[in-house]
Amino acid sequence: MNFDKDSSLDKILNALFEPYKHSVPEVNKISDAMIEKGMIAEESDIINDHIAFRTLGVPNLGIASFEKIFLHYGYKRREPYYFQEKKLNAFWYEPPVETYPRIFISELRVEDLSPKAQSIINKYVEPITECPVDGLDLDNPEEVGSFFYKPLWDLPTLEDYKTLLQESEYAAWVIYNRYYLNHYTISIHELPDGYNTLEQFNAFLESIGIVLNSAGGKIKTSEDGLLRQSSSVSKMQPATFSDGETMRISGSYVEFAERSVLPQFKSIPKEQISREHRRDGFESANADKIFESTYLEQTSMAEV
Ligand code: OOG
Ligand code: NI
Repeated sequence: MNFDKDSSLDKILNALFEPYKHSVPEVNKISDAMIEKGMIAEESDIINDHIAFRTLGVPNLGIASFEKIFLHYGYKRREPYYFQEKKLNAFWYEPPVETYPRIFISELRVEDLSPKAQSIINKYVEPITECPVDGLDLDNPEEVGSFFYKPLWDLPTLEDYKTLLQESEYAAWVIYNRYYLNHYTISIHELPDGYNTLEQFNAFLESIGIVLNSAGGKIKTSEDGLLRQSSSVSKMQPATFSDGETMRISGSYVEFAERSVLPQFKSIPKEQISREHRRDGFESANADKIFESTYLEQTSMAEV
């Protein structure tokens, strides 16, 4: 190998995290309060369960394009998910080493949208005639790191944004925010007693003024009961459109995940428990509700 995959992956993850931290005020607010409560000594003690991205399912973009970045770094594609109502596909990706976060990548099934919404999206992505990831030197972490925040298509007009918003809030989010990091996820089961259940951690979050996504209940629980998730709702932030118009739109958010020990490992002493002993992967029904962290019905809850 002619480069150090691990340190390059660290650089890429840092490049993703820095702008996200600056635009999502909840990130520092939560880590500062966790330090104050003695849950962690510093932000880097937080175990990141997974990160998530959104894409447009059109030729040269979508999951098939975006995943190449992380496959290059040794991530493995795992189970698919399908969200009929929201018109989305997704996969999760297992990291090369368990100290790295899992990745969740979804894409909009653009062909399932109305002709009008499709023609708006196609207008923006039409100039993209090659997979933009193919043009990257994937071994160069600086180049990859800046790719996520680089415009791949023109900013939308406010009118196009609003038309998309009416039909698919996901479509509107991606057409404006592109490959911005959608969320990172704090591993709750890794925290000290008193904070390591989602009930306790959610109570802490609400005590510091974090508004939680309530779609389907604040705690989303997998069918086997072993993966429980909650998330903040994204803040509405001022956005300037290509025609100079401005409007407040939803940005990114923070997620919280509690993964329980699998039944066959229940007898292992607590200090010997590691990631392989806990519930892995994702859960469609949980994810379906977590997507709504950027949807107006939820984001309007933080607007009081
Ligand atoms: C992803 C929502 C799903 C999870 O952990 O199930 C998800 C998104 O909002 O793009 O993050
Ligand atoms: Ni997530």
